[in-house]
Amino acid sequence: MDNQKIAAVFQEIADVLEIQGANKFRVLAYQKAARTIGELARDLKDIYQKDPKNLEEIPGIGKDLALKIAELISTGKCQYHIDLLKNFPTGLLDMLRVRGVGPKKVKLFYASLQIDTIEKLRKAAQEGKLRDLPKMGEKSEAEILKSLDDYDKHQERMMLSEAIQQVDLILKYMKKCPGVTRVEHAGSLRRMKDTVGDLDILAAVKNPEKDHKKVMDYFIKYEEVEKVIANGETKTSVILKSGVQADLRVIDEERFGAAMHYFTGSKAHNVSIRDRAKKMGLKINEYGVFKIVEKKNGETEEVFYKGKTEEDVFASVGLPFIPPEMREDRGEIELALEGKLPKPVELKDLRGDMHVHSKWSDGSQEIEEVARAYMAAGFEYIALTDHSPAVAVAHGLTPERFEMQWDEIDELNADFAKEAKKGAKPFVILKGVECDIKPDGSMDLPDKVLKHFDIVVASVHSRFNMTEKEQTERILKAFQNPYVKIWGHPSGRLINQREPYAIDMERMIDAAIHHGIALEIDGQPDRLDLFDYYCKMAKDKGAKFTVDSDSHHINQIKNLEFGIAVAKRGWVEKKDVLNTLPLKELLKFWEKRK
Ligand code: DGT
Ligand code: CA
Ligand code: CA
Ligand code: ZN
Repeated sequence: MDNQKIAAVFQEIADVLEIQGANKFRVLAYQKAARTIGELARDLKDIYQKDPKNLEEIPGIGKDLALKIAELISTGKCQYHIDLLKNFPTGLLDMLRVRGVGPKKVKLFYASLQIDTIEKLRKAAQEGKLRDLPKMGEKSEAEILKSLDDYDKHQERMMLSEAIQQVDLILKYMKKCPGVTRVEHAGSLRRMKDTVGDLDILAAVKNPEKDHKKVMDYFIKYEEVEKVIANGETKTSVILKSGVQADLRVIDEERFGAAMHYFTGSKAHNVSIRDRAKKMGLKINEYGVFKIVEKKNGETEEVFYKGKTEEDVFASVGLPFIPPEMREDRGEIELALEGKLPKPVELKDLRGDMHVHSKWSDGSQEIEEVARAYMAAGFEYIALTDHSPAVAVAHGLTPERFEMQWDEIDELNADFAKEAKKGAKPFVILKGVECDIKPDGSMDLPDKVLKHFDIVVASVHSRFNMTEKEQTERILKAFQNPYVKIWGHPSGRLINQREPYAIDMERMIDAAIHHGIALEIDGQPDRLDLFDYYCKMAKDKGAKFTVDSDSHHINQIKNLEFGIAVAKRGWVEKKDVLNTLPLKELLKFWEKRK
């Protein structure tokens, strides 16, 4: 039982209670506990093992919740949770996964129309039965239908962050398997695609004939395995308790590179490499690179040539190593042949983060704690960008509150300067705002306020359903504002929940370049926005980017890794990313704006 699982149990309890119409403070207590635990930096198990009493010292965890945590850690389940679910239709919980359907609506649909599955919800919406319910209407009904479509489309693919979390645990487990000399993940996850279909894992052994069965048997004993769907000589496929499929392949050590290349894909990239090999009299597959040799009798024979490392595979067709993120057959092979493959930006190139929230709006910590976490992680600056007033759900700040925040930032910067004099690494907090772009394209704060910020990230948080023309004009208008410096999460998508809004993205990219506005690559796992396809288009046109975490908690500084993955997939280089620059040079970029 790790923190995430315990948080999920509490969240489920909160959801059930809320649907049942329980006391709202009880619901809140579980919701709060779920959030606190989900964001906790320490392992509950460690706290518990030291002294179960210490659980009660976690903010928001009282005696009762501490007992439930202890029960979950020691027995793997919580009786209260089990009892709650006993007579509860679990389809109601699935319905919560449809965007725009919260506990209140679930309760309403269930009470009035006995809807207790996603399928029944869809049928009712299609038959126009939802519109007449209290607080509904034709528009809300249509929105639910649209959400259901999006839900279907994304059902089977997991977010990159979930895939990494799960694969790390599998790799850790498989590394302990006797006889295995190396384990790696391949597939779309190694290419760091924004969503991942299934997990592909490769294990190297000295002697596959002898060892493969042992390794497969070990794999299916992994505690997260729910069901084995194929158990063969070279490949075993399982479904994990999370519903995710994982494929394990056992590979001869001497051919591991060939297998890594093959199973990393993409398929399109592999096909191009294979075609090139063919023209050179070679054959490439998951077992290696082979020379096609003509025998005296006219027949041909395949002779193993190379395959221990991926470099061997690339070198056999005259190519340098191509980073996995770039293997999509988007021209990488041709450029690599000419020696012109761009060198994508790396995490270590980043000096700052231009999109960071604190407790002042919807973040979890005080500014100082946030800043010190970035400092400890080796960064030189951040832009603190709490929300503007329109985003009420995120506790957007009024101009008066921003002024108070600036005082606090000034004081902290003065402290940091003093510490720097004593030898600490310099660190600066920039005064920023994530300013909402209103439906009419105006900014949520007046110019006389905006002009005081070092950084204005402009982003859309409402009216996603405009026509392409309206949305394009709305944001073009925002670009006219002289204080806007970064376009935040430009496509507006939420992975598995909301499609990008309709917009003429090519025109927007041109406009951003024209106005000297940077495009954000937002690394929040459910955003990854701007995404790879448009990053590459924008990069080719000469746009500038910022790679940001959009962090709401210091645990989310790691979102920058995901942002960097997207940048790599868009072939974005260090020179294209503004927050790889020292602070002074960074701010120069926008001096050209008014
Ligand atoms: P996913 O799982 O849908 O997110 O995407 P991938 O890319 O991980 O695809 P998957 O799991 O079906 O296969 C893993 C890799 O194996 C894939 O990227 C390329 C390679 N592969 C699979 N099938 C073929 C094939 O028929 N031909 C070639 N050349 N490669 C293949
Ligand atoms: Ca895969
Ligand atoms: Ca697979
Ligand atoms: Zn935002």
